[in-house]
Amino acid sequence: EGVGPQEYTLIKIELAAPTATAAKALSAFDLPKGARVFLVAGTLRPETMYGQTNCWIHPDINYLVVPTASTGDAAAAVEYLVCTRRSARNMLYQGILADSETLESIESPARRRLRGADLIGCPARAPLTPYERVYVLPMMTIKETKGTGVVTSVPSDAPDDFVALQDLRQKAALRDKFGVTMDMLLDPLPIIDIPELGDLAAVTLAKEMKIQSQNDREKLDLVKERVYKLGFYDGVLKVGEFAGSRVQDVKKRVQQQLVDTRQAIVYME
Ligand code: A2H
Repeated sequence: EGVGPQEYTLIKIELAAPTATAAKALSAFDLPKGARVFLVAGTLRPETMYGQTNCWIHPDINYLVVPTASTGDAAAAVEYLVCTRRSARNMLYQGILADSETLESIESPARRRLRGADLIGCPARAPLTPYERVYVLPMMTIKETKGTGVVTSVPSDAPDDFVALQDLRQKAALRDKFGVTMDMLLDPLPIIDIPELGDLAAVTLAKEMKIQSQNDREKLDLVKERVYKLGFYDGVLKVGEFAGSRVQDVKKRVQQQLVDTRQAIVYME
């Protein structure tokens, strides 16, 4: 963090059928008919997208809904991205947004926003994961000052994701507060084998270290560092078209493929 520019892959997670609350909130935006709405999740690990189980948002962040740049393909409906204001400003400078957007339109205090809480429980479609539907769920440790404020969840390889999922699984009061039900909490998927840790590295280490909640920052940072390093240097993909390849050899290729198929966007900050 804070050492020069960081490249993120923004994964496009399409809202499938909005809940009644989400539909009502979205209707205020007057989007054109047939508009597709994507939560865009910033990740450093595109090669783990085979293991996505849900999409995290922060319930108290007010997100923007911004149109993307025309692709020149007339048949393609305009696509809208849900992200923080800060990341929308960066996207504007990186040519990711439609020409109709300006610094003024993004900064305007009058600009309508979408509360994260209103999206919780929506089913969505994420690329590469075998789950046909993943759900939008609350994560309290999302920072508004990093990435897009949307995080995709890969609990097999991201300790933060696994622990946040466990919080929801174990705490009925937390689920009830946000209208989350057990069927929205999908199981971690074994996607990368790490010789030292097995194929559910984050799960194994989070359990070994007895991490109790998503606010157990110190332990989480230790485990995160370890899984990240081992995954990158020793990890081998178990699934998908690059099964059998080392993570470090195919990370860029998975990213490129997602970008080429318009399922992801490269973003810097
Ligand atoms: B990573 P760095 Cl499998 N708030 O993606 C909190 N966390 C955020 C965030 C935000 N606003 N924006 C992105 N992130 C998460 C996958 C992943 C990630 C795996 C393993 C490790 C990992 C699936 N979640 O990150 O501070 C996103 O989670 C550990 C480094 O910029 C993103 O990549 O280094 C990562 O943190 C970016 O964190």
